[in-house]
Amino acid sequence: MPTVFAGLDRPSAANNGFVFSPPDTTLGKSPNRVLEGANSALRLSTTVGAILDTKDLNTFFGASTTNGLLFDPKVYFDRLGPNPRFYVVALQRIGIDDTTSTNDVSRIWVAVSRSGDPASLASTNWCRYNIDGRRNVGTLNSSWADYPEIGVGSDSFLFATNQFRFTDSNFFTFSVVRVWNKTIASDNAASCPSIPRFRFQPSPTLGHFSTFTLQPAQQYTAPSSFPGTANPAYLVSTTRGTGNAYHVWRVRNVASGSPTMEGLTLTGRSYGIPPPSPQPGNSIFIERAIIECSRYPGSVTRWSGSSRPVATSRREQRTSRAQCAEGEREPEFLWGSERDLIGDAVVGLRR
Ligand SMILES: [Ca+2]
Repeated sequence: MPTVFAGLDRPSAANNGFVFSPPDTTLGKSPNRVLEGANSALRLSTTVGAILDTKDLNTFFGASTTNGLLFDPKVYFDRLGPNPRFYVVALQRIGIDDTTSTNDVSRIWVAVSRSGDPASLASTNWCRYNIDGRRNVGTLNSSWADYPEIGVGSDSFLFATNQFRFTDSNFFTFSVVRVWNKTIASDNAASCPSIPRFRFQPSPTLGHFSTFTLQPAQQYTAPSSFPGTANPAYLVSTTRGTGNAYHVWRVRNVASGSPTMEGLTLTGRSYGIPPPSPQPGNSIFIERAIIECSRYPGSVTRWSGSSRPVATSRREQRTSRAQCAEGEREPEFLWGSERDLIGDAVVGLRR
């Protein structure tokens, strides 16, 4: 029988009094710990569910709320290598959707546990970092980092983001892949190291949706090296929406200090965005509700608590055109509407 225990609920995942939706739950398990992330908190438990620590993301990272509440946490436990560690990534941003650039902030917060079984979420048990998530600063396409995806190779820790314009927060600009030297990052029991970092932008083309939401592989065993390639790490992606192209990316030679990234495209069976999941015990399709809401009426309006129209492009990867076609009717508010930190609407709809 699997071990089952309750995770964070919405009140316990609140961050400085703000309750988020959707939760974006993410989980990692080490030999003796379970680390759950949600919008917008972390909880460390034993593997049978005894709660060891709960902290909101800003407190965990030591991030001032001046630049916003942290969101989109991703948690991963890396078992590959001599120093198994938990990795946490979360985002922060302010200054979007205005014409002022001086208020633009995008930070990417990263934490690495200092053992495989950390005692708590206190800063003594973690090495914490934060880097500038902005790209193309000073141009029309100055952007903030969204939607992190994380993974590892033998000697690399990778996280990829989709970048969106500050001035138009739904306008996708580029995907960016950041690669850190994991061998150095994880050798942190005695002290928190300075970590060699590298950054790649796989496409030079603005708004290139064939390079969108790159997912680093989460390697449990070491991918093979071969002549010219030491310790490769891989990422995969599809073209946003419906298609039959599968993109495979490789980062290699991280330890050399001069890694490279390449990609190729394979053709396979066609795909679309998966349907939403029914919620146990009722007939509410929460993701469908968001989908229908985001797509109604047509393709450019998202319903929100303040009826603020928001273009759908940024969240469209979570949407399905087929589902949206079903949504061409007046939305019915089931349990009201809420807005999360970054202004997205979450609206309950009855089917
Ligand atoms: Ca701004």
